[in-house]
Amino acid sequence: MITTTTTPTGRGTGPRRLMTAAVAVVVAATLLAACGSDDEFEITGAWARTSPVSATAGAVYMDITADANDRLIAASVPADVADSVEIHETVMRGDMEDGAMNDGEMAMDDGEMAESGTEEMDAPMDGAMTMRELEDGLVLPVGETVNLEPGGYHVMLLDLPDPLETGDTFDLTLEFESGESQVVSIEVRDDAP
Ligand SMILES: [Cu+2]
Repeated sequence: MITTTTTPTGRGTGPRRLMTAAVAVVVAATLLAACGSDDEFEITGAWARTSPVSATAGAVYMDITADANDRLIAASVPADVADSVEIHETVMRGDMEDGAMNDGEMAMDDGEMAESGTEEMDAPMDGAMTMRELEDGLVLPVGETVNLEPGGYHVMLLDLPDPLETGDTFDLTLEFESGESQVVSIEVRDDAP
């Protein structure tokens, strides 16, 4: 895309030139933003589960439909909501790769943890639900609705300074492989909307 900027005439005063330059910068920035990836994401049913009193982690769920092949690679929330955020999947214990269970803290179902508040599962039995980080992100095939839901994919909130309380809302910023990002308003609820 070609952008042209007009040069102020010699009659312009100093402040006026500055103003013209400022306008040009704003216009250029707007064009740059518009020229980025055209990916759009339809995100519905976003919610986070209410924390039990002792929970130090939480999970966020939603449905995402991308209009181009993409990948959810990262997410973030304000520091007063959680220290860090990961993209997780819940799997059966038997599906885990060798060595993937070293992190005992991850050895639990997100929903179960959120409900019970327990972080104890040192020796999970085969068949137990557990979860792990999606190192390569969550694949979003074009036009396909990907469900993040209890017992499946979820956005994991780690090291909560305070429990998530019913009715709370916060902004979750999703980052995609395409370079796009999208802010989603999350409501804390007892159950899916
Ligand atoms: Cu998780």
